[in-house]
Amino acid sequence: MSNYHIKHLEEYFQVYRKSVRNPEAFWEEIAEEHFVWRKKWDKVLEWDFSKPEIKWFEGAQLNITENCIDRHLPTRGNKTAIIFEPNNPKEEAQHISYHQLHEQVCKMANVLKDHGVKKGDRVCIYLPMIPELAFAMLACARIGAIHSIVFAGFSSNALSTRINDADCKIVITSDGSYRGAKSIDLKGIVDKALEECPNVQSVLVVKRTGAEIAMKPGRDKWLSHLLDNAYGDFVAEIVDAEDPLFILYTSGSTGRPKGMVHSTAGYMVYTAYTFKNVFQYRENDVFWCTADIGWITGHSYIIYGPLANGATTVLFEGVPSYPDHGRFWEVIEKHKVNQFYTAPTAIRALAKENLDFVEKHDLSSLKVLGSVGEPINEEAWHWYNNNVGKNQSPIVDTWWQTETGGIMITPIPYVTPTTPTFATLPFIGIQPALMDEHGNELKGNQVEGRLCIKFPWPSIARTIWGDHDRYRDTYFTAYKDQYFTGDGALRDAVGYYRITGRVDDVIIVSGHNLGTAPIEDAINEHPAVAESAIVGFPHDVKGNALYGFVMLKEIGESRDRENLRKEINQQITELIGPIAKLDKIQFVSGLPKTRSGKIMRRILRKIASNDVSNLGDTSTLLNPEVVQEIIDQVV
Ligand code: 7RM
Repeated sequence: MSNYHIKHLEEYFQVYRKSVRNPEAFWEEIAEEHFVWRKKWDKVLEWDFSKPEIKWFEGAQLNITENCIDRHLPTRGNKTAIIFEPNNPKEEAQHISYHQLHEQVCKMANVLKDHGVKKGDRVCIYLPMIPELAFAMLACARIGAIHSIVFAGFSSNALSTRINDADCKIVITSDGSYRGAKSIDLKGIVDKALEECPNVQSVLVVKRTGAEIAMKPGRDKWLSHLLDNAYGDFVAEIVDAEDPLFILYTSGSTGRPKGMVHSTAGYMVYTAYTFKNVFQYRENDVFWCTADIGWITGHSYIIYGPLANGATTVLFEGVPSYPDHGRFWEVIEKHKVNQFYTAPTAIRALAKENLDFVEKHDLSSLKVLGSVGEPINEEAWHWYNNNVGKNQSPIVDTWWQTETGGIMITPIPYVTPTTPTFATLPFIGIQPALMDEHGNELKGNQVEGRLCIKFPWPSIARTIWGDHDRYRDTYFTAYKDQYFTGDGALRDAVGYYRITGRVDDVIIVSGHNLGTAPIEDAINEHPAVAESAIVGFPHDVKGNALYGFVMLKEIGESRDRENLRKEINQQITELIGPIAKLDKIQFVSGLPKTRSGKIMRRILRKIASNDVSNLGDTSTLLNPEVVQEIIDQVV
């Protein structure tokens, strides 16, 4: 029996049990039946979380691009692999078939090879969301080189740190990028970064905006010219199962970014299998994940997961607000998108706008709605469900991390009954554990603790580039023999998981543990509130008290602030209890966010604690300007 596609709840439980009782047999069967290998493995799994060491499919040989491209050519050669939707809706969309993808990736691989890129070399890719980004990452994989994609919204400083950490000798970038009505001088950012990167020998530049840019002789070359003259076939380099596929940086709670290293075979198997089931992807569906490829969500669910299934995946260059707030819905209608995967921050932003933007578009193609990146609050969940899904499309609230490579806790749509704010059940093969503060596992239901995973899954990151000790210390020392996620979670009476937020966001008030997410949910329920963030600050009697930063909707702007403060606390009292009432409420015009949409609470904590002399690195913020504004208006 094939366990590749789960279609009903009984089957989920049955396959889950099998995957946990005998993980090796289970994953071996999936790997055997659904992928192409140059050589099969000698051993399915070898692991020791205390070292930590994790190896899946050791001894196997493959090339991931043969799985994502070549094997589809006989049956799906003319099928669209990638739909490119440009920033400007007046520019025509491109439909790139599997045949064309093969040719473009091979050309790019030949160009990279001509520039000295070999198996194991690191290649930095700093590109906007254009087809060349997909071609470049897959070309690296074809050569067996390790791609290190840096989100093209990061500053030159963040870029140079990452280039040097991985010792990349080559950078692929573009003249500029479009972001709504603006264009950004990407090449200028690269030039500045490279002042700090003496080892970079070549910069390959895609022409996108046509902006006038400086080209450094001997170092910089236009890619289009090289690609035009490159050969359209390239024999895939065979790599070992455990050879690194890519490095992707994720910010640590302090200090340098961590270069998470993902391996080839396990990552491929797990992203493909989760993609198929979590989105119930069927042949000829059109899948759209709105993340940037510069984040793990884009790596796993725009490129590798979909292409390994021979799917059609949308690559969107634009932003949700350009040319107006109906862009997402327009693109869904235009390309008849069947599965749509986005972040709660985007949903909340669009929910503030006139409903007309949604209602004027035909969204009847939609079958599954996804959410990722942070807890989705009830109000956003209902707005998404009612207005986008028309109560017809299940919402999959998918919990996972850069480190996990693929989706870990999630409903399976049309299989798992959903409950707002619950990521529901562990995916096949995932063994979560909730731990108390003494390091004991909390068994049974109706418990709350720190979320760990007690058994390896194929796509767990294998190390931090150049710093295995930090990898061990960050993830494997807090709880013996467990991978520690850094998140808190509860398991309810039926065994559903709800992620309560980063455990560093837990605030102890008068000895009570309070998670920030439920309080923020409660505040966000207020009709005048758009978004909010709660942090703790020192308090004489309570130990900590709560400080709320609240962003109002348009309709809230004219309201009396004191009355609003009372109503918000009333709302919290009603939904959670008086213990969670806020001592201070500051109305703000925006919240400091990372470029992936996460509220940077570290900064808000400092502001609330009146400790603003050293705010640390704010360069990775999307909106650094709000920080000073918030400081100036502290209550
Ligand atoms: C995929 C991604 C990871 C952190 C993670 C959580 C939070 C992500 C959810 C979520 C609640 C979710 N990778 N997170 N998804 N919290 N519900 N569905 O976002 O490395 O950038 O972030 O994001 O705190 O630990 S990430």
